[in-house]
Amino acid sequence: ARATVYGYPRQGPNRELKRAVEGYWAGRVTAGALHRTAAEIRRANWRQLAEAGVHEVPTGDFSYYDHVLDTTVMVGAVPRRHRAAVAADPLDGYFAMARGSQDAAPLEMTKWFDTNYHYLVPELGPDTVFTADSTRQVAEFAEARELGLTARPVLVGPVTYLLLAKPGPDVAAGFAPLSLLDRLLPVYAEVLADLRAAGAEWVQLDEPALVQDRSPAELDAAAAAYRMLGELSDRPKLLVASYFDRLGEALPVLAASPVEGLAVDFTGPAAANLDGLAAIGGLPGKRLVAGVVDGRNVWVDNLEKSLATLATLLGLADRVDVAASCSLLHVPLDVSAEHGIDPQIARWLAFARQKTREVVVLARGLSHGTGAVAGELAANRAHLASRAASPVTRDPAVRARCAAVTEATARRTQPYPERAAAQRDRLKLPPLPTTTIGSFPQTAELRSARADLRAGRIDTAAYEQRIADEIRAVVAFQEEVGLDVLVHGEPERNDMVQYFAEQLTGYLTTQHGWVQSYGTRYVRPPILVGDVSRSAPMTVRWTTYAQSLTDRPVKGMLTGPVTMLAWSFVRDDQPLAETARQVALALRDEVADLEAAGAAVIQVDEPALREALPLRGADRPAYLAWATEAFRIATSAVRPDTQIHTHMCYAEFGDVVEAIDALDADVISLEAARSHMRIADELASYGYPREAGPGVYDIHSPRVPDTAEMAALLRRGLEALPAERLWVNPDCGLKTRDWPEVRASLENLVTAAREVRSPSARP
Ligand code: THG
Ligand code: ZN
Repeated sequence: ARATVYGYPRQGPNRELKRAVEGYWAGRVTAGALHRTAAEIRRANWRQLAEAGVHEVPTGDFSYYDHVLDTTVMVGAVPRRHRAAVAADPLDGYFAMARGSQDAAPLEMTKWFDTNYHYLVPELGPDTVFTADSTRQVAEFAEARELGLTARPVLVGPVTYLLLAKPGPDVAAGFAPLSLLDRLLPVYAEVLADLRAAGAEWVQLDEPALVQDRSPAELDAAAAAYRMLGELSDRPKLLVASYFDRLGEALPVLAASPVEGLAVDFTGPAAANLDGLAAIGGLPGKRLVAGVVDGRNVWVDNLEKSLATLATLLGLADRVDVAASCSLLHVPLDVSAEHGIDPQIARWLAFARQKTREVVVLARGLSHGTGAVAGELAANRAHLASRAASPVTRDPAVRARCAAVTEATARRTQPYPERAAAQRDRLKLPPLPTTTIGSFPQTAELRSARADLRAGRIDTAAYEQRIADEIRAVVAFQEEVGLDVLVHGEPERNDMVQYFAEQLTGYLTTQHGWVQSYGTRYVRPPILVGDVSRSAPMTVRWTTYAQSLTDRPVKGMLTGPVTMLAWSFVRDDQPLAETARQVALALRDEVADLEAAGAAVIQVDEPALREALPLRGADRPAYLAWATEAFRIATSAVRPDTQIHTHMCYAEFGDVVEAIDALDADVISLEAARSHMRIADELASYGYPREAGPGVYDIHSPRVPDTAEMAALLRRGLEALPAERLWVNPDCGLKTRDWPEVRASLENLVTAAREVRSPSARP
């Protein structure tokens, strides 16, 4: 058995790639210097893999921005509006597709399955003409070969590429990109031939879209695709990879196809692939790459358990190799870079570098027997035992409190109509009340104040003075603009999940644990390591300070339990539902403290509720049940006249509108400006009974919407929801925007609300 991985973090040990790419955009770094930095990172990654004992290193998984965008370039599917720029300068054209330019909007960005990574959505139509460009794949393969390594190019597979695509801007909505398969396959055939000519023995085609529920027609398309590619004469051996969940009905389809190998995930819900393989009689004559080490979480593997799985698999395929379950892109690079983590806890953790070693040990153990890796297994057993026995992971008080949760813990004392009446009496808001989502611009001065504090250039008192000044200015600004429900602006928070994780017991934060979120943007997901509790109030001080500056209501602002899980590395030693309940109870205490301190409006954001939805429909009801319960645990301890708000980003709510209802929040704000208020219609046709603020201002663009445009959106909203239940707000937080555009946009927003409020102006 041999060890391999499907992909490695691209940023470099100190995010050298981010600096080089952003430097190139700013004109500080030449294209040549950017290419050299990238090549050095690739070489260092390959060397690290090879030195750890990985036999076959991946190539082509690297990217300057996004590997799906790279695939778009490889198949020549550049949208018309970007073609001139790409022709003039391929690198600048590439970044223009990613980020937009003066002349052309960027490609849409969306979540890569249920991870926190975002890809750029291919735009296709009936007129799309594909042309093969294997330059990058061939060049990176050659680079690895020059180092004397065995390399396996990794490509996004043709079926997944089409299933991730959307109809382009001028294309009829009914167009199905998958209908282009016959046109796309010859392009893949050409790339495969080029890679074979370059010396590739194997090529990996990633088909994670096949772990989602797929229609018979889609499964037929996958079967046809791999029949066609399998029957090519001039090609390398093909390894079709799937990950993030079980293959289900796609497994027999791939097993029957004339490809030489399958890479299959055996972690989490994908463990069902083991029974699936046994049920179809295994993969006789094929290579099986077994993803037994969790590639998207940070815990050391249970090596003996994985070896047992691998031993079972030996009987089910011609040859079994060992891998992480998915690309290591989704975990940080190296635990040993963390100096702030207690060594007694660090030994429980495995980032990309450590996972690579685990995969190698497993391959050795599978080939030569457990005796050959006895030392590693003993150390692994000790790490696991230390975690299982550690008091850090278990807090009896938290467990007792969780066990005592009843249906009543997760229910408001009054139904919505009675709460709404009490809230109207207390808040005395006009119809179409105006508010914002919570954050205001995070200026360079704020960021440098935080950096100064970290570096010890200013003390805590000076930093807090700076935050207080900012809150004072933000409150004055909102009064001046004329908003009805104010916020403190969150100047004290960088990343909200990081901010709360730093204050909650049970969470671990990292210094260097960067994971790519999109392009050059990274997050440091905190690690849920033990039972969660709150040792002291987290937000009360700044919220009450803001409230002391104004007579208008100031919203308390919290991040909800589902998002606190979705944007963290979660425990693998207890059900997610249990962890969510613990976080929910900690937030419940914060909500209670905010209320006691006088907050009449408290917002608990759940931007990740939709994205954390399991990939398989069968798993969704259970998820939605614990997710909505956790939100209600966090928010239901308040009085009827305290108004609970929530907020969600992303436009596709169709599949979660029932769950939104089940949150029982008094008010929800949603992204809607780009979809022209379609969400308001969706809420109305569902019969959504409470208050909603479909955003009238798209904050993802620097454009300032004018009053007439926002008033028109509000009038559309009024066709779906009555004025008593319609709020007026932007789509999302304003932290990434500049002050001048925020001022202009919010002035227009308030004017639009006033105009539509006046009875004569209503339809
Ligand atoms: N927080 C976390 N996860 C997220 C988001 C978040 N996932 C989804 C979405 N929001 C991702 N969006 C972003 C937006 C900006 C940045 C990262 C993810 C960003 N990062 C800084 C960078 O790379 O320079 C670093 C920020 C920091 O210092 O922590 O700008 O909001 N958890
Ligand atoms: Zn948002």
